[in-house]
Amino acid sequence: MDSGNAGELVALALKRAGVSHLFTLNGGHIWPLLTGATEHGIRVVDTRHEQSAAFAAEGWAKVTRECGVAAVTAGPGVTNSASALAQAHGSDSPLFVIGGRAPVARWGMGSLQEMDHVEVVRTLTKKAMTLASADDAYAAAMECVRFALSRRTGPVFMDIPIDVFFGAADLPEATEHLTPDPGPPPDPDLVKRAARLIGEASRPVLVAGGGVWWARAEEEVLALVEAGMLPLTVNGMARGVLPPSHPLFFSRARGQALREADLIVLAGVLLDFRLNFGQPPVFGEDARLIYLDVDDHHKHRPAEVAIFGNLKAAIGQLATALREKPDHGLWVEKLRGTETSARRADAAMMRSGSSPVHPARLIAEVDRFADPDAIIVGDGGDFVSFAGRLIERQKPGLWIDPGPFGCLGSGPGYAMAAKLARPDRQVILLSGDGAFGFSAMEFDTMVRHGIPAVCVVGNNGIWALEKHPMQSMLGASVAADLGPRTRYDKVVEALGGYGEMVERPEEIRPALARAFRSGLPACVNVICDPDAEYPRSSVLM
Ligand SMILES: Cc1ncc(C[n+]2csc(CCOP(=O)(O)OP(=O)(O)O)c2C)c(N)n1
Ligand SMILES: [Mg+2]
Repeated sequence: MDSGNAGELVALALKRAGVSHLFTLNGGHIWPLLTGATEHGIRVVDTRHEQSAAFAAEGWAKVTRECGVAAVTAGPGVTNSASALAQAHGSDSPLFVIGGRAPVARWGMGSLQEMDHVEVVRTLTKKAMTLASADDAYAAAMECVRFALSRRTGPVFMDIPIDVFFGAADLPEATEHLTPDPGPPPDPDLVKRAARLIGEASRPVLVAGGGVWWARAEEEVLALVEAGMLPLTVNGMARGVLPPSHPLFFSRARGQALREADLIVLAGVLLDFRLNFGQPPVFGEDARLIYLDVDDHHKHRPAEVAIFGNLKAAIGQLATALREKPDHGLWVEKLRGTETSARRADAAMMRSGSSPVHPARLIAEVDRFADPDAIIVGDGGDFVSFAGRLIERQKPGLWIDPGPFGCLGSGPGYAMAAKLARPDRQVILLSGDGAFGFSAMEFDTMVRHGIPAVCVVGNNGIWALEKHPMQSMLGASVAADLGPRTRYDKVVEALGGYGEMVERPEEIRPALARAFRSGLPACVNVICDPDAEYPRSSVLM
C-alpha cells in the first residue's frame, strides 16, 4: 500500500468526498495540502485575502449545496477567515476551513504564527478540532465534510500542526459513499396534528427559509403549498423555491400575511430579527405556530406543533397528510390584492429617468438584462435592499447574499465561486460602492484564474444604509461618506479586467452587454443618486 503525508491524505479524502475546488492563500504551514490537492486533481484557486478564500468556499456551498473548502495558513490566515466562518454559521452553510498550525513539538515556545485557533473559532463553528496525527488525517477530513453537511449544516474547522502535516500514513482504499445525516424521521402523530391545524385555519401562511434550500426540499414545499392551499412567503436562501408567477407566492404582501395570519407554518426558518423574533407587530399576538426544521435553533415562541429532524421528509409527509385540500381562497385573494398594488407602487421608481441614476432603475435594468438562470450575488447596503425587493428568481440557488450575519465584502468571493461552479451561467455581482472596497483585489484573482463575473456597482458616494437612518434617527451624519464618482471601473481595468462608468439610465443595458461580451471579469460602475433613500419601514437590529 502507498503512503503519503497528512496533506496528501486530507486531499485524497476531500477528493473522494466530492470536493473539486480548494480556495486558499499560500503560507508554508499548509504546503503539504496545496501540493496534495494538486496531485489529486483538486483545482486550487488562490485569492488575495483569506477572507475571500473562505467566502468563496462558503459561496460554493450556497450555490451547489456541497461542502465548500478553504485552506488558510496558521495565525493570520485563520483570523482572516473568521468573518466567513461566522457568516457560514449564520446561514447554515456547509463550510470546511483547514488551517495550518505551529508545530506540536514546540507548542507554547513562541513559534511563528503560533496561536490556538480552535479556541478562537469554537463559537463560530459546529465543530473545531486539531488533527492529532497523520494516521487520523484521512478519516478526520472525511468526517469534517460529513459533519458540515449533516443535520443543521454549517461550518467546521480543523487545524493541522506543521509537524503532523509532514508525518506519513498509508493511503486508504476508497470507502463507501459519503452520506450526510439529515436527522431523524418525523413523528407521524405530529404530522397528523399539523395537517389538522392547517385544515382548520382560516388564514394560514407558510414561510420557507434557508433550511429548505439546504434540505433540498423545494419539491416538497411546492407540494405542501398546493395541497394546503397555503400562501407562501420566503426568506434567505429559500428565494425562488416557487417561481414568482405562482398564484400562491407572495413577497410584497408578506407583512400583511404574517400580521393577519391565524396560523403560521415555519419551514426551515429562524425567528430572528428578519421576522421580529416572531413577536408582534410582525406576527399576530394570537397566531398559532407550526415549526418544521432540523432542530429548535431560534424557535423562541411556543408552537402548537414542532417537528424537528429530517426537514425534507417532514414537509413531504405533511403535504401527503393534507388529503382534503382546504379552501383558503378568500384569504389568498385578499393577499393578491395587496401584492398587486405594492408592485404597482414600485413601478414609478423603477422607470425613473434621472441622472444620477435611481438605484431602483439600475436594478430594473439588471433584472431585465439577466438570463432566467443567472446567479445574482448581493454585497452592499441599500443597493442590495432595492435588489432584494425588486428582483425575483425563478428557481432557488440563484440569489446569493450574506444572510443574517451581513458581512460586507463577501461578494467577490461568492461571485468567483458561483462562476466556477456554474461556468455556463451569467454571474452578476451587485455591489455597493462601500462594499466594493473590502475585496476589490479579488478582481485580480478572477483575472488570473479566468473567472469572468460581472460586477455592477451602485455608486452613490455614501454608505447609504447607514447615512440615511443615522440622519433620520440622530439628525447627524458621521463617518458616512465616501468619495463621489470614484472610478472603481478603472481599478478593475488596471487589474486586467473590463470596466466602464455609466451616468445615464439608458446607457446601462449596452454597458452590461459590452461587459459580458468582453469575456473578462468586469465592472460597470453606475453613478447613482445619493438622495434616493430606500423606503424602509423599520430599522433591522
Ligand atoms: C464588514 C461590515 N462592516 C460594516 C457593516 C455595516 N454596514 C451595513 S450596510 C453599510 C453601508 C453599505 O454601503 P454601500 O456598500 O455603499 O451600499 P449603499 O448602502 O450605499 O447602497 C454598512 C457600513 C457591515 N454590514 N459589514
Ligand atoms: Mg454606497
